[in-house]
Amino acid sequence: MKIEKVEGRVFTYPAKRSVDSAGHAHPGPEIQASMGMVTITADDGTQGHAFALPEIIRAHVLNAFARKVLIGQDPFDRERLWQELEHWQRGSQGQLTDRALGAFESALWDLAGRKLGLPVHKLIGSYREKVPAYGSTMCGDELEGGLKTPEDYGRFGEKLVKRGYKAIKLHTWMPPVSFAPDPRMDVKACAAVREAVGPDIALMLDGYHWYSRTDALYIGRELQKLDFAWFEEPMNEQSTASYAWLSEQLDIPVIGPESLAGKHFSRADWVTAKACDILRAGVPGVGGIGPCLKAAHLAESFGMDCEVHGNGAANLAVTAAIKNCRWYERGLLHPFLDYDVPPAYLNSLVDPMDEEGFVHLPTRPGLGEDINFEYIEAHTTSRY
Ligand code: LLH
Ligand code: MG
Repeated sequence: MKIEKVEGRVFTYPAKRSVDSAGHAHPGPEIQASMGMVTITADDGTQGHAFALPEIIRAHVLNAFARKVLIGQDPFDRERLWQELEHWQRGSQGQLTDRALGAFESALWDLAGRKLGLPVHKLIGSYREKVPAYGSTMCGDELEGGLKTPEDYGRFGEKLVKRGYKAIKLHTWMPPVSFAPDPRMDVKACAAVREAVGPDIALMLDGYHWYSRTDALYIGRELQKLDFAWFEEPMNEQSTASYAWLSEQLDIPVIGPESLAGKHFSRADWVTAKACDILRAGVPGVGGIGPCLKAAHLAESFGMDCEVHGNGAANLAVTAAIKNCRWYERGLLHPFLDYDVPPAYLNSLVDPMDEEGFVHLPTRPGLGEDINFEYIEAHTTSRY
């Protein structure tokens, strides 16, 4: 079997999300958002697909790297193809990103699953068929009835528990919100949610990502009193020493790194530097399902959990194929948005959650997305 074609396309779909000046997602007026899809086709007609932002899989990236490495190769040689793409990164002057690597590699997994008639988590070797989810809120805002006050977070926490969530992660206020960042406000929001949902719901905080060490230490000590399950990304993750300093002083598990570059290699450095108690890696961020599994297996070898960052089919497949991840990150959630309605380019959700807070793994072959190819075809704005 040989890869014959690597194609990209951009299409539009309606979305009620806007992004603020720091890149955080919030509810907004309905817009036509753009999404990219990479499709890898083998010589027997089998295809694999993966979604990524259009800029990540733009024409230059496909022409200069993906096609050169992938065309004519056996699509089942995922590890060799990933390593060859990864070698291209150094000389690509930053053009071939980890996220692009993740999209191409995910499409190869999708192709393999479709060819063999197996969901990707079964192909990897499944650990479970359903994963408990935590509701991951959007960052705080200044919208009336949104996530403007600690009381808003408390009310939203109650609503999420009614929906079935057994765990909730708060993203609190960050600039450009006028009063952010404010460690005391973050603690008030956490206290309001604990008060609203009671002692049996697991809670986590993912606050402003650029606090000082002393602000992070203050917040961490308050979270300990509120019996939070973990403390995520309160400081710039490029400072491993700061995270080692924080982890040393807190009892609450510090989790990371999420946004740090360096794939599974930087995760190994964090473990040996004692910079975290729980490791973190997400498929797009670390360059694919393979490197995400490597990070998780590394953590397991050190007796640590590795919590998978982010939602979506590929992240869900990894959570189902490892033992040392407690939760699937479902979101981002907001009182104004209904996460249970799939985007127009999918016929159904890839991560449906039951009343008990479990997300059930798709049984479809490949990554398991129920792709609405007709919709995508009708809304394609460019192909390359
Ligand atoms: O800062 C944000 O907008 C969020 O932290 C976002 O990046 C989210 O993906 C996250 O951190 N999840 O854990
Ligand atoms: Mg996070």
